[in-house]
Amino acid sequence: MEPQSSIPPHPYGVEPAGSAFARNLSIAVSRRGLGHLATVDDATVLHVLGYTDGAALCALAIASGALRCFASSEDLWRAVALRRAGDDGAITYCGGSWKQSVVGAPRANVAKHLFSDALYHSHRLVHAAPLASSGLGSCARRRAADLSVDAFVKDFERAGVPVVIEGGAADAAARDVWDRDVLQDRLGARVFHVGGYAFGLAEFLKYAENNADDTPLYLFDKRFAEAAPELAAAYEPPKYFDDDLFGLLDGRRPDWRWLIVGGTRSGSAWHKDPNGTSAWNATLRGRKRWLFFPPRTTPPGVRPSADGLDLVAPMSIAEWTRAFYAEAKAHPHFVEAHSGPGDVVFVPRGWWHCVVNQDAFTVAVTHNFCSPRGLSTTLGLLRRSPHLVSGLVRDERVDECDDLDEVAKRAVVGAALHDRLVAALLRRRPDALAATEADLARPTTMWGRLIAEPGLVVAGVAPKRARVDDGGVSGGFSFGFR
Ligand SMILES: O=C(O)CCC(=O)C(=O)O
Repeated sequence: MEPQSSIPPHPYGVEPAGSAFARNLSIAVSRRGLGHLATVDDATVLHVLGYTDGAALCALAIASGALRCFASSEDLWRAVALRRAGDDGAITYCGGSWKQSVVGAPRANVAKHLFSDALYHSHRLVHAAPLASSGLGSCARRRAADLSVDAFVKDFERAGVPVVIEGGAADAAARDVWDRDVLQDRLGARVFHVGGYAFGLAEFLKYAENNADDTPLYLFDKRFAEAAPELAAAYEPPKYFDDDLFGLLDGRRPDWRWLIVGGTRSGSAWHKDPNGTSAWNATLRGRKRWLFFPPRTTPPGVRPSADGLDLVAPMSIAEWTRAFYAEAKAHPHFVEAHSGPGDVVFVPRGWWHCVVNQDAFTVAVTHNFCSPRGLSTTLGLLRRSPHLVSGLVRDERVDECDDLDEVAKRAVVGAALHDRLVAALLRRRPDALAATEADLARPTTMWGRLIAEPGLVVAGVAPKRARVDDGGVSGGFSFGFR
């Protein structure tokens, strides 16, 4: 746990419950100003206030010191601001606070002391010491100048091992188009997708570098090339990743590229990438911290659903870090990395990963891809579990079909993707398809291989795994903020 002294005082004078015990003060007395709400616990008070609007919160905030602390919670005001914005309304953010952004006035002075873990928790997470950004050695690192495509394929892609390719996106990172001020000047008025909301870029940059959210909003936009074609034109996929078979689908492919912009503490919670794809992620500005677990090792504190449809990450990245980072670090399969401007991180299919941005201005682009090495995983997934496909726009005829439940609708979409992919491969890459079909036809268990190839035993040759690169992908996950 971080030392208490590293955390600045809470802006409304809230203290953790433990301080009341240490100073022999009464939590109940500090809550008297809640009136009848004092009869329920703090989490319930916050839950109830979540049903109110901005006007009600303002009225409560002047009723008593204790109510002021609750009614000033940034989480409540963030919800008010986002509700107001609606689907396409512009979001404005100022003063480093959602409350100030809505109410328009700077924060009034401290109320009186209130002892509340529920309110102090988020403050503690915002000010917790960030994970250290250097001295991490467990992920492979290679300089792009020293790593040939063949060596990458052999040592990392086929082996299913993450790697940081230093300078793999040096050309793209050298362009000034990614600079904060250039983005603000040239694209500040353009609108991007941020956690399901439309955000003007200038406003978002202001928010990203100065907010008090424990889970900051993250610009994660798959349609950025429409909003800013100049950004899509400002980079090329690094040479290691230019054979992407989903590219044969001529635009009707699952979601595949994203612009990612965020401030300190923002990031991507634990997940696996969808559709059996691998990914590359080029950091262009700022630094990122990467945490990985291999496909068959579920990170501590994460509970995927048995059907593979949902990933249950019940806590924010900051909470996970606080509760589980030490446990993860002690695990022999845990891999850590950091990336800076110009570095490219390769995320092999099926690997769990979690990413935390370390600077107030962090920019990256990422692509998910299916190379010939990953084709058997993706085709196998589409055949075995077509309902796990994600990131495709659904035909409205499927959507409107009342006879199909959600899983069946997803399966229809997955099966159609399979058929389109196979048809495209037959036309344009029959070599890749034939190799993959042969691979998929091979037995995957040692027993199966012994039956199929009895000569292995006679010759005294130890059977190898039939497919070294299946990445253990038992399912794809989709996640809501894209
Ligand atoms: O936040 C990031 O940069 C990581 C993105 C990521 O993990 C993904 O796109 O799968």
